[in-house]
Amino acid sequence: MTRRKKISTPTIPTGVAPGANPSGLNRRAFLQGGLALTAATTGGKLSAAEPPLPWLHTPGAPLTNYGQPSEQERKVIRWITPNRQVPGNGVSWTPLHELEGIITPSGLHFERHHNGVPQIPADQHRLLVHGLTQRALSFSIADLLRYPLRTRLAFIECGGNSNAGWNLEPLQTKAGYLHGMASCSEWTGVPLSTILDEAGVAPEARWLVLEGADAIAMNVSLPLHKATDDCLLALYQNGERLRPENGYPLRLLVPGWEGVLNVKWLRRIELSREPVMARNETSRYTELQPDGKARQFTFVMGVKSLITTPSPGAVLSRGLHELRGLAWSGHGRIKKVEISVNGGKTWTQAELQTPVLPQCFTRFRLPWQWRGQAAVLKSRATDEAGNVQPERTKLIAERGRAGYFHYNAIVAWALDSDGELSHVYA
Ligand SMILES: Nc1nc2c(c(=O)[nH]1)N[C@H]1C(S)=C(S)[C@@H](COP(=O)(O)O)O[C@H]1N2
Ligand SMILES: [Mo]
Repeated sequence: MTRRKKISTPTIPTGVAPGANPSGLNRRAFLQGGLALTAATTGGKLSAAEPPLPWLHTPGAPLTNYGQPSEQERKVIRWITPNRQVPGNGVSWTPLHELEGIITPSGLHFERHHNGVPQIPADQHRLLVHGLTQRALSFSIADLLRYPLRTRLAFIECGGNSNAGWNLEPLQTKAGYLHGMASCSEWTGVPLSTILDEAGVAPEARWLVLEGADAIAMNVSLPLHKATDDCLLALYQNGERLRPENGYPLRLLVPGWEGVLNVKWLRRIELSREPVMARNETSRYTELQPDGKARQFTFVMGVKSLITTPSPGAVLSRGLHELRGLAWSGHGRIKKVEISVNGGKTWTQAELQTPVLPQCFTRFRLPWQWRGQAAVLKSRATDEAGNVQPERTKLIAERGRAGYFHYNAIVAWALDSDGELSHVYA
């Protein structure tokens, strides 16, 4: 019987890869330095000593009906903003800094509720479609499941995401608790256009009034052109039925548009000539401008990106690292992401991880040789419509100081010579 051999840990190469630019950013660094990794693994000393590792000898745990993350990973959780007034009204944030890839695990999708999570038996739920239609229709979940389904990936982002960026001082917290009112899932459901065709939209209809079955009957208005374009009556999230907190048994997916339009526990769609002027499109999710007027119906979420690894809370060691992050835009696909390690003086294009899909998280990566100098890390995304993520100073110059929603400025992490990161305005 061959004993398992302990192999010495590979040492990450620290030499400067040929072709690296002066900032140490180099898309090919791992390709070139990777040789050192292989050499360390195969050429390193093999140790015959084996520490007592019980799982090598003792049978493991029994089967389970529904898998849970490893005990070691139970710290990867949504962070709930404390709210002492109304427990059901608030936000929990996706820990973007703990995650990889582009899919948010369903149990970590951010939550935004105005009056708690209703527990709805699917067989008692109905969707009513009425108003300016040829006929009023009522659908059960079973009815909806008989229509042709469509699947797509899409992020949902609250219009209030990243709003700490408007603060005078940079908030010191982890990346996900600043920018994690955004999550990305695979959604499956019935195209809203299918159901609108069934009802027959009257020619004078311009808007849909959407209403949820939560105890606040949250409602909001959606322009008809978006409803017939790419909206989905979502029943499944990441392959399984929706989670209660994300709208079980039925929610609307409005790709790329602000979170509030993605009405959860959807129970009523009324076709109308005018928007309903609900709370969430008048006193909320509108933006006061310097002249005292408010921007209203600012639906599309702007192009945004941030470096998630490393980010505040992490301590960086010297040597070669892969800078990793997320970019997304409500306007379509991400076209490019650039990274700066000197606060924006020079930029290097990062690699975009495929697939790069419209209105979807896009993962970017770029190797970086850190030699221990103080640095300011930034990422800047550009989308296929040509929108470029703005510097914070530019965003504030354009929008004034009374803004609260739709903050999408470039995010800066300062790295000190001890390898500690903090959130800065730079
Ligand atoms: N019925 C209902 N739908 C709702 C809400 C709500 O409170 N009630 N919150 C909205 C807001 S403001 C956002 S940002 C998204 C959040 O969706 P999530 O909780 O699945 O992340 O749901 C929207 N849909
Ligand atoms: Mo929201």
